[in-house]
Amino acid sequence: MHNRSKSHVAFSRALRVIPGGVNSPARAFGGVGGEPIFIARGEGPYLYDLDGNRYLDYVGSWGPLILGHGHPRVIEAVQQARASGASFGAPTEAETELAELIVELMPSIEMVRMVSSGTEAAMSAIRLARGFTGRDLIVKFAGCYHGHVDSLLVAAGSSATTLGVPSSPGVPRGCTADTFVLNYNDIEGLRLSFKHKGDHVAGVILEPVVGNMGLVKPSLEFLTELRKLTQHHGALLIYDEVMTGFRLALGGAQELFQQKPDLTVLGKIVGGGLPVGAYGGRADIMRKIMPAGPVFQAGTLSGNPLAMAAGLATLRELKEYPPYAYLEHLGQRLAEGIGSAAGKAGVPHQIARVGSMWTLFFATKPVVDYDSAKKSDTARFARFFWSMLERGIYLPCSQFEAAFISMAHSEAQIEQTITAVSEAIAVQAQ
Ligand code: HOZ
Repeated sequence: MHNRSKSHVAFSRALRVIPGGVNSPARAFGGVGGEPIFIARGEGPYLYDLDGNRYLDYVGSWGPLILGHGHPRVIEAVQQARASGASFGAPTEAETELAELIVELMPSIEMVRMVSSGTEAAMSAIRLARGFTGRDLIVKFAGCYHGHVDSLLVAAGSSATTLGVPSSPGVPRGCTADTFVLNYNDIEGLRLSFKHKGDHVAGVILEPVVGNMGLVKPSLEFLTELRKLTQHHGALLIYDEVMTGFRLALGGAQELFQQKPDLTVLGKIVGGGLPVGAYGGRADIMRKIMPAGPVFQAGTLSGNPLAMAAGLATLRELKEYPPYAYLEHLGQRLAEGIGSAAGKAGVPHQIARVGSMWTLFFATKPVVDYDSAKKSDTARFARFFWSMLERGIYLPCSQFEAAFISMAHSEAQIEQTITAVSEAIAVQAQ
């Protein structure tokens, strides 16, 4: 059993001054019980806690660290930028350089605006969709999570599911009155809703591959129908690629599934581990944003030089040395190994994976939407999580989050993970 006494002391101290002892509920271990571990440092594929325990990390800061912890190119870029100053609240060339790179890598994006988080990007994209179309109604899908934007905090995944809070006190009914929730992958439901309400829809927002109810894959037919219906009814299609952007392919899920949304919401990798979000898309829509147009959106730290440097270094590395074939290879082997371990142990499971994102659901039927995800055995997941942690593997602390493989993971570490899963699952089966 690992000694985590220093983490315990740090958590007790944090509880006195930080609500729940954490700055985001997703990291509180609420879905698995027990106390979070406090991190001292990260290095390559590893995390080290305050007590000196080492863990092979499959969270990667919830997605941004595709290059692993402390990648030398990213560190050097941030140090260089720091030498010139941390923030100016005035334009810098790095902002344009990052914007140019995003526009180059994601063909649906013609112009892009930087913000400081995925939440902020989603919130701004929704406002822009409404401002552009002159309509109010937004469609979202149950179990998709787009940050803690008031109007999108309905049937939300991620920690809003983990903690059993599908929406939240403090969100006035009026804020969600114009949010219409549909089921993911439900083509008939989509058609029916668009038949009745399509001409009132400002935008449809979705995770094109969902990470926030665990990993859920879209059907190509679902994505294609969504594009067709939104186009037909003059509604904007908004892809939330905060997790999938630059991860599933350089051009994100939209490249992988050959789709072209009107707007894309970005976060995580685009900031290389520093707080950055971005939203971009068709130039005619983006030109509605102030000061080019009338839709207001602003931020003192938007385009912050340190964050731009980290984002640029990360995207340049990904462009020059695309890791996607390697990540696919590791992902495939991991999923195969886990599937066979769980199969041998006779544990009901579904292994879901796209590229380097994956989830082991303890569910009897395939997980295709929020309802099927919620049928997972979360008590079994909690036991599995702790067994894995004891074996030095750090997984997302919830059944309803995706795990991430990074470039820093090796084949040997994937095999080590499969062995750990076999042992942890064997305990589960007893
Ligand atoms: N957005 C992350 C994935 N669901 C969770 C991270 C957080 O809320 O702290």
